Amino acid sequence: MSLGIIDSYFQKLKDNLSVDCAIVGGGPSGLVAAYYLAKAGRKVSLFERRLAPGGGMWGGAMMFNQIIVQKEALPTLEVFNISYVPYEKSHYVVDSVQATSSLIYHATKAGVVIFNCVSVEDVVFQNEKVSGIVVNWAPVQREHLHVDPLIIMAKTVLESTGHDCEIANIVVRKNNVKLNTSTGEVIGERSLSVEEGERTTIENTKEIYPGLFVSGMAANSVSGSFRMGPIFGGMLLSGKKAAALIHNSLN
Ligand code: 48F
Repeated sequence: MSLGIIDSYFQKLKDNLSVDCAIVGGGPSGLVAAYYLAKAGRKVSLFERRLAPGGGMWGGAMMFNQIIVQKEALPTLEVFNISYVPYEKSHYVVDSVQATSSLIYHATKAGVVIFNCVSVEDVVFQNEKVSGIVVNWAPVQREHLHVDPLIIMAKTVLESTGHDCEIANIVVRKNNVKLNTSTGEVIGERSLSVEEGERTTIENTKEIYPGLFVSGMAANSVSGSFRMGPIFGGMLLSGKKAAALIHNSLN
């Protein structure tokens, strides 16, 4: 039994030491991006610090496990076989547990390899380009153990880490570079504005530095836009857009 687990895990790790896209964070935008990239034939692995991928989608709003999705994102819900019920004009309610588990299920079935309990603590920075990620066990990071990390080489990296946009912050702080934002810096998240936040999540999904793309709430945090609360259409569409941008850049 142990040999089966160890051999197959190490095989999976070895197979993913070099990938087309390394996705940092398994929230909704990262999972959707991963799914579409894998469907397009790209080699994608996703690194999630927590035990369960899914990010902020499981908990609905204040742990009432329902979320809102707008009409524009219904085709994406259908791709993932997620049920929805009309709520008010152009808005639908969705069971957040079904939504989150469906994203994870379909992503892995499409060929995405998920490494959970793994934190991304830095990037590989070569020739003025983000060329990979630096990973360690999440408990090692949490306990501040002095243990060196491992490296995953990636043609592209997608930051989908949510509100804190950790990777963009690290890239700027450590390398003294300018990002593709209005100030060249990580501007930081603004307070809540639902419609504006949703719209700009998609707008701000882009390549922010050669080799480094950003999606979901991290996209708004990097570019200085609004949070939006428990409405998820923008996250799904941001993931889809990120996949298309990355797929094109890999061509
Ligand atoms: O925050 P999160 O759910 O990402 P998202 O796709 O979605 C945002 C919404 O959930 C919500 C919202 C909706 O209106 O505003 O907040 O932008 O998930 C981010 C995931 O990234 C993981 C983190 O544990 C979470 O599951 N994560 C963050 N930093 C790292 C990381 C890291 N350095 N390494 C690995 N995982």
